[in-house]
Amino acid sequence: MPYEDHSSEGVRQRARAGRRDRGNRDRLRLAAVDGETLTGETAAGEGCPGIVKPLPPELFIPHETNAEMRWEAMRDVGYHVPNERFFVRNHTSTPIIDAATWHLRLHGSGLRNPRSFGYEELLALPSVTRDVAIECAGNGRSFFATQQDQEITGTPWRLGGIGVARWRGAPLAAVLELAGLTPDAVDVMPRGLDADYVADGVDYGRVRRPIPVSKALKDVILAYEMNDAPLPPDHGYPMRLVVPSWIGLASIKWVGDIEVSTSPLASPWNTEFYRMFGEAYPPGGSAPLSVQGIRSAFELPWEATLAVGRPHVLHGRSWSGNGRVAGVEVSFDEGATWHHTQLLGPHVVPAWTRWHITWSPQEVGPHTLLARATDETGAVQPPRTTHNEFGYLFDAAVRHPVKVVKG
Ligand SMILES: Nc1nc2c(c(=O)[nH]1)N[C@H]1C(S)=C(S)[C@@H](COP(=O)(O)O)O[C@H]1N2
Ligand SMILES: [Mo]
Repeated sequence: MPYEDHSSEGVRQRARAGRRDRGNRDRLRLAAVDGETLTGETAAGEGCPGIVKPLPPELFIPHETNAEMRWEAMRDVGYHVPNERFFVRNHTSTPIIDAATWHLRLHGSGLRNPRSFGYEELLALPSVTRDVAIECAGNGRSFFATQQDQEITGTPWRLGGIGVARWRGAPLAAVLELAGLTPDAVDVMPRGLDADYVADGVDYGRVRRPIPVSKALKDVILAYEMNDAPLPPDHGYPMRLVVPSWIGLASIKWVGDIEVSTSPLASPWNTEFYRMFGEAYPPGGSAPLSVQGIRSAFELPWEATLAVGRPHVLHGRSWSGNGRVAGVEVSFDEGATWHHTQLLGPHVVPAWTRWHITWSPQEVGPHTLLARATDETGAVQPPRTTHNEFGYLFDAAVRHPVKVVKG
């Protein structure tokens, strides 16, 4: 039965019960992610069902159907994350689609000329190419538990639920125009061709989520290339949306149809999931999440080992959905003092900024590294962030443990 046939209250109750059930399971998983147990053994033993590309344990941390990028693997890699290293977030599993028979169907009350496009037709349209980050709204989720001692449910990402790629495709605006977008259209809902998402006995249907027409016309890309190659199967082949600066969920993979409507559209992904629920939020949750927050990561292994008394150049990256990263500071003493890092390389708003700083640790033993970015709106990563049940948008400075040893 499609979601739309359920009463919204019933769905909310089931979603709450689901959140509770999932809670126990996810807390167990968090315990495993927290410590030294995160090794190649886990990767080889569990794998990630439904993901097509190889997931070598030195590049990825497996989380059920999802694969997290290891940040240390980005050391000495350029601005873009190579396709073989890009994180994968699958609600179900990667479908294998034949571009020759694939069509994108545009339909709904907001179009004068509903129609379908073939793969080659879309490739023949004028294209745009842009560096854009795709980041899961739950990136950093595990730190609600490990840093703030709070309960959350969902995939226990550290910070590797993000990647920046160079995407090429047709502007969604041009495709909507060809289908006769009406002036009173308000929402656009792309839908994936992967299987129905079923969780705790509830079938939520295919992954889909509305975006406002204003955003669709502004900068959304119907992408068919990732880093100068056709989209890999795991990243949406033959076609996906790329929605700059918005939570990764908006960038629907394996898109098969797009509904365009003159009245607001809904799906479980903007009513039950991807809203903030919890003490700090209204009973029905916050408004649906859209823009990504501000975050920083070191290109270092978790529990990296560094020799004492020697200078180490520490590298990292910072990003913010709200604007350019204006500066990044690092602390080696639990936040008592902060040091400016040197920003380097290309830097565009919906992607990330690279930085580095030199540190000569003077004492053997465990240390914590902290990095905090400030963006051009003045937003700065706080020491602690507000809790929400699903653990979305963790934006506090992450405590990165390192071991300083005799050289
Ligand atoms: N059809 C479909 N699109 C999807 C998803 C999915 O499971 N199915 N996952 C979404 C989520 S939650 C994220 S974070 C991004 C991840 O993109 P990636 O797997 O290419 O890194 O894809 C989004 N698009
Ligand atoms: Mo996501």
